[in-house]
Amino acid sequence: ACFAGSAANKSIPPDKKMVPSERVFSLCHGARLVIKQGDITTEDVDAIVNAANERMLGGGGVDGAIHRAAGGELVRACAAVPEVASGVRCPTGEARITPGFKLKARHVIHTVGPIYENPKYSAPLLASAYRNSLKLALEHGLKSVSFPGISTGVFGYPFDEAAEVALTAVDKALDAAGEGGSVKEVRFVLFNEPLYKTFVETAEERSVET
Ligand code: AR6
Repeated sequence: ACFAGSAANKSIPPDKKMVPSERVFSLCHGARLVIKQGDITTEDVDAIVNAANERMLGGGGVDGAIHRAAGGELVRACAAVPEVASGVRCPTGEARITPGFKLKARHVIHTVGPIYENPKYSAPLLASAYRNSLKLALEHGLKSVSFPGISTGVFGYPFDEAAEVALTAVDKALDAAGEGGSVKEVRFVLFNEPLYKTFVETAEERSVET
């Protein structure tokens, strides 16, 4: 894995109390990692990732916000995704893609993170949700993908463990995709400030200053 990159904007804000709301790091093969505080539903990217549930018919949190912003066509597209078991369109750790409809984002990649139990059981499932989302993005030739903090809301994943798993999984997936991989920008768009800060600190620990 080659997360080793440079923190692209190390500048200290003029007012030290001000927390920069966006940070940029380098990933391998020339890809960029952007960590920002904000609302994922307004992202202008090839795909936003939805932290969905196995039924894939909407819910609360980021799932509800994405469905509201995309309009009713999104739930109809989700309903058309075949069930793999009764009531299950997307098993935990897997991902499915639909158009973005009224969103600025061209696609929505729906994935399902685990309900947190413990690191040993939950981390592989969370890593799989990130890996399979990026796999779909790569298969569709997408360049930019925005993720929320999957499982960090009602699914109860501790922020520090979630950030570690998320950044490691993205790093590995882009490394494996190689130079020819389509994905050139991965964005984490995090709604709440403690989660944003945790992702920035985790990325800083991994990045090599140049
Ligand atoms: N933009 C970015 N992040 C957001 C937004 C937004 N507009 N709104 C909330 N978040 P959650 P989960 C953050 O609970 O834990 C749903 O009902 C939020 O602060 O949405 O994976 C599904 O249908 C948190 O950090 O998803 C499932 O049943 C993160 O998004 C279940 O919740 C994820 O919180 C999935 O639980």
